[in-house]
Amino acid sequence: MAGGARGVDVRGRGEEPLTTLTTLGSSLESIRAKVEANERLDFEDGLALLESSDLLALGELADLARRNRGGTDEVYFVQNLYLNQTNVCRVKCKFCAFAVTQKQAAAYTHSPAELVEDALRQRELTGFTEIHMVGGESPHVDFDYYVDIVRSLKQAMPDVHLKCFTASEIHHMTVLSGLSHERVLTELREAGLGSLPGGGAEVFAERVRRLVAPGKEHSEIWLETHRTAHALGIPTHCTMLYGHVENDEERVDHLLRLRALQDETSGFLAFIPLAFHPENTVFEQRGWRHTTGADDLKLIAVSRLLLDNVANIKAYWIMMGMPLAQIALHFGANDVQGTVVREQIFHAAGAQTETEQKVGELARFVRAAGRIPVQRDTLYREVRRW
Ligand code: V47
Repeated sequence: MAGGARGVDVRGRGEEPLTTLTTLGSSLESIRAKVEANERLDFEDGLALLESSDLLALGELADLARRNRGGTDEVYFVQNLYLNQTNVCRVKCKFCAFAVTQKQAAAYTHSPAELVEDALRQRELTGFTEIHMVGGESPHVDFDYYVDIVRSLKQAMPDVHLKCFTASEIHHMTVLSGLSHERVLTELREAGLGSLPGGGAEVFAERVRRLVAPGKEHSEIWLETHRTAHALGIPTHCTMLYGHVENDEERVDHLLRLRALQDETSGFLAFIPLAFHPENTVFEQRGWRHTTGADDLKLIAVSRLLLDNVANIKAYWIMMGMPLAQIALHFGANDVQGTVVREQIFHAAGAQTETEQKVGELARFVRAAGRIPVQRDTLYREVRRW
């Protein structure tokens, strides 16, 4: 960006500016000044960013913010296996195409032994370092079932990080067992749990939750569960499911609530914006469509700009497709999630992406986007530089 002039500068390194593609509006002007000074953005800034249609300016600002906060050209990914212990769920979230009731033919609940056998078989094929496991809130299991799963997987694969169960599932375990969130998390950690994934957050605003996930725990419970995990030294991830009934104010509110918790605990490893996929959900019957690529890039950029205390923003390629994820790396994202063996939640809802991306192929995509591919473990320690 040339000194005082505002706009997207398209000069090459060491060259004079060729042209200015776009001119920033006054609110983006003041936001740019804050980003340059490494100042925190506020609610109004968040709204102005979401209301802007100057996509390239948003991407450039987000990339600037990422670099100003110490970001480099390194882009992370992890080799992981997705497991779902059960698809039986008592909650009828309107956005979900994955959950079934126990009586439906497609219902399954895997035993700990089946999950271990499956994971060991997959391990012969791929050298994953992480198991990412989530599932429905089944009323037909007890808390010991979850502890057994974690213990059995850890015993079978002591060197694999177990990133298991959303805060919603943890809350469900407290209902099943009568134990506190702290006790449930402590017992799971003792059995081998390493971290929590970020699902279940949806959108925190009461209005949205009532409309799309009326049977789900209150957002304060989701946040409190993560607060408790962080206090116990269990790192977690965080998400926002966007592109359904929420408005821009509710998106900003969600991001700022996550930021406030991160100020308190520093326990979030990464944020993942999740684009709503309507296929096979009640919203498909109402004619709802996918988010656009422009929405997805905007959400990546705004997340990076507002979440100034979360180091990693994931462009989840399974959700957005690899070509868009490559562009997202220039809009503030620094992680493409992983090799993802057998994802089911987004594919039940219409995702067309291949579910397994070989490590070398993932590295090639990252390099083709002009970034340096770094394979990481769950805790963002380098495993291999490609
Ligand atoms: O909690 C469900 C969302 C989440 C749909 O922590 C849907 O690293 C879009 O949390 N369209 C599960 N979204 C996935 C998840 C996740 C994914 C990748 C990485 C991490 C991480 C976490 O997916 C659910 C819900 O919020 N979801 N159905 C749907 N039709």
